[in-house]
Amino acid sequence: TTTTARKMSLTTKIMLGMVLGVAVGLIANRIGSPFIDEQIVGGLFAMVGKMFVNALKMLVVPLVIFSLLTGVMGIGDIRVLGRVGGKSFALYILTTAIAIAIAIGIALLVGPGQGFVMEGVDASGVTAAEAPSVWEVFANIVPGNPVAAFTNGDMLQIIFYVIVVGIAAVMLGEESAGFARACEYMNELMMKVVGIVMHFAPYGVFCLIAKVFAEQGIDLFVPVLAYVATLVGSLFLHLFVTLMVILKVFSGLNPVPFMRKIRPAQLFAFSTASSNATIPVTMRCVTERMGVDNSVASFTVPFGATINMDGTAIMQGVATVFLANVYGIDLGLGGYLTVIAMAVLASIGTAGVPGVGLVMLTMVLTQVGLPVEGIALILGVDRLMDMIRTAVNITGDAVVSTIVAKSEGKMDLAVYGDPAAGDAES
Ligand code: DAS
Repeated sequence: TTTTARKMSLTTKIMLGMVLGVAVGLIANRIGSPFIDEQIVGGLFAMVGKMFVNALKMLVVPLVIFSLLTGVMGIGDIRVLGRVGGKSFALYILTTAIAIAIAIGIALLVGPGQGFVMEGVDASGVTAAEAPSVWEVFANIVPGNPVAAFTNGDMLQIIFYVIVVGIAAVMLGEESAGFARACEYMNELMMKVVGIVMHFAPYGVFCLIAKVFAEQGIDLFVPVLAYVATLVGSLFLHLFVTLMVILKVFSGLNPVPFMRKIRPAQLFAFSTASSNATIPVTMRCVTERMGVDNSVASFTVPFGATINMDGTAIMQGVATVFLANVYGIDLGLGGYLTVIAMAVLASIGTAGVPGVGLVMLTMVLTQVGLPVEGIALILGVDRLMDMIRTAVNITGDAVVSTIVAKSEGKMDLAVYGDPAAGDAES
C-alpha cells in the first residue's frame, strides 16, 4: 500500500505541475516581457520540457524491444500471437471508425463554422501532404534495414522485426532459455528506468504546459471557438462515454478503476502530445496498475500508439465539417464516408508524434476537395487540441489492450481491483 500511496502522490504532483503550468503560462503571456519570453519560456522552460520528452523517447525503443521479446517468448504459441494481433487490429479499426462517425454526426448537428467570416488568415506554409497508398503502408511494415527502424523509432517495423525474432527464439526451444532470461531482465530494468524518469514528470509537465500557454495565450481561441467547443465536446464524449461503454461491453470490466488507473498516461500524453513518447507510461499503467499481462501489453500498446488514433480521427471529422461550413461546400454522404475511410487509413500509416493530425488533415481535405489553406484557420489552436486528442488516443490503446488481455485470460483481476468482473464473465 505504501507504493500505491507514493504513486498516487506522484499523479497528484503531476496534476499540480499541470495546473501551475497553465497559470504561470497565462501570466507570462499577459506580461509579454521579452526577457521572460526569451530566457524563461523559450529558454529554461523549453530546455526542461525538451529534456523530459527526450527522456521519455529514449525509453521507447529499448522498452518495446525487450518487453515484446519477453511477451512473444512468454506466449510461445504462434496461433495465440495471431489471435492477439487480429483482435487488437480489429478493435483499433472499429474504435477509430466509431469515433470519427460520431464526431461527424455531432459536428453536423452543431454546425460550427456556419456564417464564419474569413479574414486576415495567413495560409502561407500550408501544403497538402500526399496520402500513402494502402499497399505502400503495408509494404513498409517489413523493414529493409532493422537498424534504421530502431534509430528512426518506426514502431510498425520494430514490432514486425521483434516478433519475427521472438518467434525464431521460440522455435529454438531450450537453446533460447538464457536469451529469454536476459530479455526478461532487460525488460525489468527498462521498467525501472521508466520509474526514474517518472519522478521528474511534475517538473517536465509544468515546463511543457507553461510554455504552450505562454506562447499561445487564449486569444487565439476566440475566432474559432465553435470549432474548439465542438471538438473538445466530441473528444470528451468519446473519452468518458463511448470508450467506457466499449470497455464494459467487450470485457465486462468496471470502467471506474480503469479511468483512475489510466490517468498518469493521460497526463503524459496531454503534456507531450505524443502517443509514442507516452508508450512507457501507458505500458506501465496498463500492466502494473491494471494487471494486463506483459505478453499482451508489450504488443498492443506500441501497436496502438502507431495505428490507433481515435482522438485524431475525431479532429479530422470535426475539422472537415467546420471547413466545409466555412467554405459553404456540402460534402454529402459520400464525402463524409470518404473522410471516415481516409482518417482510419491515415491513422494506420502515421506515427503518434506531435502535430501528425494536421498532416493527416491535409490528406483528408485534398481527398474530398476542400481547400487545404483552410487549415490556417485552426492552426493556432492545434497545439492544445493535439494535447487533448493524444490523451484520447492513448486511452483507446489502453481500452483495447485491456479488452484483448481479458478475453485471452491474460489479466490479473485482483490488480485491476474489480473482482466482480470475474463473475460477469460468461
Ligand atoms: N499527437 C498525436 C499522437 O501522438 C497525433 C496527432 O497529431 O493527432 O497521438
